[in-house]
Order: sequence, then C-alpha cells, then structure tokens
Amino acid sequence: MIETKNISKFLSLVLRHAPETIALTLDENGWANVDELLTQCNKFHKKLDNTLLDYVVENNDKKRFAFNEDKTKIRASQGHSISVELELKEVEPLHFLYHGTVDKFMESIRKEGLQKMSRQHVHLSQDRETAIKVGSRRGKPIILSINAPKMHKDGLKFYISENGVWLTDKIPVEYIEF
Ligand code: HQG
Repeated sequence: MIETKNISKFLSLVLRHAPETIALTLDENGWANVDELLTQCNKFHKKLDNTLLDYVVENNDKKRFAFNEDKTKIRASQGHSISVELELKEVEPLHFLYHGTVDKFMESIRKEGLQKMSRQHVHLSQDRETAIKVGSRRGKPIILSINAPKMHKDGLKFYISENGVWLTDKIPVEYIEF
C-alpha cells in the first residue's frame, strides 16, 4: 500500500506540477500519453507498468487520476499548478461549500479572500469532513463556510472536477463565513 501511495504522489508531481521531472509532455488539456508516461517513468527509475498504473488509478483514495475512453491517455482531474485547460463544466452550487485552511493564513484571507495561490483554482468541498482533512495537512484545521449560491447569483462561476472537487477562481471576503 505504501508503494502505491508513493506512486500516486509521484503521478501528482508529474501530471499536475512538473512533467519535466521525467521529460514528459502534457497536451493543452493536461493529458499524457500512457505509453510515454510508462517509458519515461522507467527511464527515470520509477518502476511502473500498465497493471500497476491501472491499480493506482482505480484504487486512489480521491480518484485523482483519470484515463480517457480508450485508456491511451491519463491526466490529473484537478490540483494543477501548470496551466492546463480541463474543459470543466460550469455548475450551480445549491448549498454552502467548505474550505479547510490553517490559522497562519487567516490574516491574509481576511484581507484578500481565498486566492488560488499556486494552483489553477481555489479548491472547495461540499462536506466539512473533506475540508477538515485538507486543512489538517498543514496543522490544526480551520473550516471556512462559503456562500457559494450567493456567489453564483452574483455571476461568479463554479466547476466540479471529474473526482468531485468544487473549483472556482477566487472567493471575495464577503462570501466567507469566518
Ligand atoms: C491558502 C489537495 C494566504 C489556502 C487537497 C491553502 C485539495 C491563502 C493554501 C487540494 C489565501 C493553498 C488543494 C490567501 C488561500 N492568503 N493563504 N489570500 N487564499 N490560501 O494546497 O486548498 O490531496 O494550493 O487556504 O485535498 O489546501 O493533493 O490548496 O491552505 O483538494 O489531491 O493557501 O489539494 O488535494 O494550498 O488544497 P493548496 P488547498 P490532493
């Protein structure tokens, strides 16, 4: 299990942030060719084959990666820092959404709202539990409730990634319940 977690982390690195680590190229929609990915991983001493890759994609706790229909391509479903066009569908949020963070960011968040920082979107969840987990990666979690229906009514857009993460460009302070 530890091994598959390491593979998932490595795939997040190359498919979201730094494909150049293994001299891989992604297309404008973030897709990597599966054969090329496997070849490059092995070249750079990250042992990976089709069976293991299938296993990691299928069993990943957050379903972070997705194949295209004929399984010739793979990409990360969200979380990119490099610029990719995921062709996300706009969705209307009907309820509050949640964001987990930590105290050291609060002063800045109170001033400028939630920003996407190094990623392509601000990440939100529809349940508090997920936000608690996200915040806990950095310390004692603080959960912010976002008035997403009001934001949407005011013309700000929301998307859901293939693995169910809510995404938006920024969250102005007036929509955050501290
Ligand atoms: C904070 C993981 C100062 C923000 C998770 C967060 C998620 C600000 C950090 C996904 C700020 C950015 C994304 C502002 C936001 N001033 N700090 N104005 N606005 N921040 O990692 O949401 O497991 O880029 O609160 O589960 O923590 O990798 O975003 O603490 O879904 O698949 O700046 O990453 O997914 O951190 O996490 P991140 P995130 P995976």
